[in-house]
Amino acid sequence: MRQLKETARKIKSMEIRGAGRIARGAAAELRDYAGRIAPKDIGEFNKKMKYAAGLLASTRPTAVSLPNAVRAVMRYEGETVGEAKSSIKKLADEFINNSENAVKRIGEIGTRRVRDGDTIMTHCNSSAAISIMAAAHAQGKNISVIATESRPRMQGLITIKQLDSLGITTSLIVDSAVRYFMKDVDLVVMGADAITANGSVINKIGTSQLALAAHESRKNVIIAAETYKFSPRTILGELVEIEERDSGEVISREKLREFSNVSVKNPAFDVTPREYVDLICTEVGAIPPEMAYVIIREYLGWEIGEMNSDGVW
Ligand code: RUB
Repeated sequence: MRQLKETARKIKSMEIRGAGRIARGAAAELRDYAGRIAPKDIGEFNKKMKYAAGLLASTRPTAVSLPNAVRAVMRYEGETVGEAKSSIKKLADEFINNSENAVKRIGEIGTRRVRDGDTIMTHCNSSAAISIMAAAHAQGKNISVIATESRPRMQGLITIKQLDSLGITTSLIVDSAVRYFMKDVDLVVMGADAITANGSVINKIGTSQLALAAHESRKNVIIAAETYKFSPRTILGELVEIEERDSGEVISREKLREFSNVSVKNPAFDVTPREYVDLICTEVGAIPPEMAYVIIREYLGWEIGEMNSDGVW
């Protein structure tokens, strides 16, 4: 239980972050938790697993990859504890393996849209987006990247570190310089935390203004996203919840106390309408955002379900 709570804390505090990593981290924890517990019978095992699933799924509300990963593992079967444990292990390993392969495949598909000499702008830190840049660089295309800081958590610093280690020339800019530099950009490549049935993209706060600036300058916007980032529940009319994070990420509590009439708003994500997205690059192909529904139907059909207040599907 301690390890389970520790993983939940790490996801919540963003020690484990990024939609893909969160998903793989939750799947791995469910597998390991199942392996650690010693319940008296299958009934108790199922109860404990449901609790663990609910706890992990509730850590961050926006990245749809998280409930999709939890559901993928919680489809386990078994009449006995032993059978259930091995079914969970198989499903979790399968999810993690598929997820890692998907990121790689997105790179291979996405690189076809990158030309030699392109300057790519990116936002936040997305493994799927970086996979495209890494693949283009590995093919010998001479690309350079403009990366935003991505305040308040500065995930841009992770991006420049990763790109630098690959040998890709990168400029770091403040978020508000996005439109200023758009004239130098050939292509925008970003990741996603969730994609709705109508093709809207939910990603790190600031994504939509970057996409808007790109649209204004007629620059293509590619969203790199594995199929498990698509949100089945949006078909049922549900909206994706935007995570509001602690004000302390923006200004210290001490500083904030100096003011009487000031509050802080700190949404972690925003919604980019599909009009500003040219292509969504998934592991099963590059699709126009209008086709998001097809991905949900073909690849995630079994995922539609409701979670009750106990965190049980
Ligand atoms: C991360 C973020 C990333 C997506 C995609 O936000 O917005 O662009 O999660 O990342 P946070 P990936 O840092 O708040 O988790 O492609 O790695 O799944």
